[in-house]
Amino acid sequence: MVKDSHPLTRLFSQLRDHRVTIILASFCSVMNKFWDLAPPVLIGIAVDVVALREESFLGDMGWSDPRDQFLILVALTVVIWVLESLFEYFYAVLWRNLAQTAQHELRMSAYKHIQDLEMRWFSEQTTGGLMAIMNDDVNQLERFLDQGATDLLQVATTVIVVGGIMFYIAPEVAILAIIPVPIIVIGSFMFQRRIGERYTRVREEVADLNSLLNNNLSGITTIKSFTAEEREIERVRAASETYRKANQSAIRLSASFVPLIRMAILFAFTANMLVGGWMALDGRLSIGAYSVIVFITQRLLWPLTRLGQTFDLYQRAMASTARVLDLLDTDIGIVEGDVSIERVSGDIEFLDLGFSYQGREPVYKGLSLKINSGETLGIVGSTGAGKTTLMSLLMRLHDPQSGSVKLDGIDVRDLTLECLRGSIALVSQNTTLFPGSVRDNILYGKPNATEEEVLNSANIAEAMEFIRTLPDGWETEVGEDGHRLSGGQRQRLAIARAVLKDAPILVLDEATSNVDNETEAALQRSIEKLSKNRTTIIIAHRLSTVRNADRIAVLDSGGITEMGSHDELIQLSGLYSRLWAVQTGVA
Ligand code: M5T
Ligand code: MG
Repeated sequence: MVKDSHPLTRLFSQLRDHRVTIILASFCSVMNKFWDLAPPVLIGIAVDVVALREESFLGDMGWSDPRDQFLILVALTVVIWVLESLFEYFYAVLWRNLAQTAQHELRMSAYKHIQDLEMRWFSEQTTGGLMAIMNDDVNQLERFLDQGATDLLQVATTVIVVGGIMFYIAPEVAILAIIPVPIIVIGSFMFQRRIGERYTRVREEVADLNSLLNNNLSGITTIKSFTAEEREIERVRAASETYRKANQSAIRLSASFVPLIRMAILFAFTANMLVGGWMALDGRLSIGAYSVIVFITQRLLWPLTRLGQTFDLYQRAMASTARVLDLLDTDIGIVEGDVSIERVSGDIEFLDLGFSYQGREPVYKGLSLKINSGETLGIVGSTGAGKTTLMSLLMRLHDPQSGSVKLDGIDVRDLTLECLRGSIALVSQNTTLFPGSVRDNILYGKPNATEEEVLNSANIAEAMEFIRTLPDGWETEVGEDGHRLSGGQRQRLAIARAVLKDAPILVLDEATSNVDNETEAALQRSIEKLSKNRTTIIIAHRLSTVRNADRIAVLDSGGITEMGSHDELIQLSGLYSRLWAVQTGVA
């Protein structure tokens, strides 16, 4: 679907599987309105019976006794009310269910699509903004389908049916009553266009506010530690105030709408009363017909005053639709290949890499590095040198601008993401634990693991001891992002999770930075055992962590500057040996 076609068209094409429901629901909405407009006609006929008796309209149809005529009217009334109620029930059920289904489907496809988008895209978004799309915008659409669509259809039905009846009874009067309608409709549209801009601002402000709240709640420790509560209250106040102002400016405009419409309808109503009344006095219009006209003009008023709200709903729904569908249309930058390796042996090669984050200096200037299958490689380098980024390129969280990354000799761009990412177990520098128990979090690495496997990986990660001391042991809730655990405990759960994944490549990015020396030494021994038959990459600032690696690579100024075993690098008297001296206090 092209982005610049009308959101309504795009919405329909999104809902194409529900075509039949939409048609049925529309039919029921129209029929409900149609029968809803019948009572004024019944009133007219009743007046006609009382005034003209045998000569009445029904009398002309063959029922000469006025008492019979009323019986017929009662029968008609019952039928009409039953029909109206039935159609009301059906349109409500159909539209509302459609609204729920559409909401669910859109939210799911938005979420699925977001999950597939690459990291580069995420770095340009705010969580608050994305939440606003998946909640507010999707809900807005639900509200429109729930009520707005029926309203629009019923306004159109009202104008057509009322207009038709009037033209049938008294064309002169009908013209007067209908003249304001197009003016009102066009006016409403223009009005809503202007208010649409204000609503866009409202929405942007609420996204900003959400972002801020979200960030503050997750960063509450930082706020407290800097005793920044007052400052943060001010920031939230400012954002909330801007939001309120944006809303107020929208309210000012939208509140004037209904009174204006009412004035326009006043014209139609008084004209009808007057011109119709004169015609009735002159005997050119029957009393029955005059009653119909007066009552039915009333029927025009109500839906037209609602037109403002309806356009409002429509406008917001279209803005939301555009945002949701734009999101769905965002191209996924990382396109996966279709090669899948049967058994990954774990040979990794970075070849002449060039990569920079958007708008930033290049991280690498032609970096090349080969890691052999089964080898344990340590990577060290100053902070910001690009160690973590190298792992992101390996996992294709980003793609390099030049050069290539190969796994078992195959360019990672040719592999399926399942194969590539499935063969790497990563303990990242910023581990996320999910709300749930300790056990759930470890199981995240392999949901169908046996109890024995879980215990084994917790053992390797040196996590058994502290899990045992937790109040509910394995069932202890870790809280959002594991905030009820210590930094080192979180890290060990993350290691256990990665160990459980049992992938041919293990990447530990500052994975033991938060544990004490003794625990780290224990961890090292178990990781050493674990790394026997897999490629292991250990990134660390603490050099003792990588000391026993087969080879250590020093990453500096966009390339690998030193490479070798610990002893060889010490011999080299380069950056590594200087760092070692600093860290061991020899210098
Ligand atoms: C390498 C920059 C960062 C640094 C360089 C994640 C990220 C990083 N950078 C961006 O411009 N945008 C981003 O989204 O890239 O960063 P790194 O690879 O994370 O460095 P490191 O892992 O070697 O550092 P550290 O501190 O973890 O030891 O210039 O600003
Ligand atoms: Mg890093």
